[in-house]
Amino acid sequence: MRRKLFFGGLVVALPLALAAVILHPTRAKSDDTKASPAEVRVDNFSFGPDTLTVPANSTVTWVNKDDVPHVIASNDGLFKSKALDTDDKYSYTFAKAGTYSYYCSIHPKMVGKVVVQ
Ligand SMILES: [Cu+2]
Repeated sequence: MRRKLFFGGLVVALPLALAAVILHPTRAKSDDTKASPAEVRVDNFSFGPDTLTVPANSTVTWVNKDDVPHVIASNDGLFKSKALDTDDKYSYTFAKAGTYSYYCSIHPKMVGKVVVQ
């Protein structure tokens, strides 16, 4: 009787475990296709990630995590933030595909790129 219950439980549990394993990657994949907010952290005098790839019409938000001000300035003058203090944010929406290089106008050695696909 006990043994029967054990195997009965196994018969129910095994397909459920298999289903969880099989279904999980599918769910993860569909999550990836959702537009996620694109964020660049400005930290320790660098941009993270230094190259960010986003689909067209994405809004990219820079957040300053340093305790010194930074300015987000595009190389070709397309966009420029005000001086961002700690935890200040700046957003820009990239309508067209292309590679957009930017730097910090206070610390020009800080450089980054947004690749719009
Ligand atoms: Cu800076």
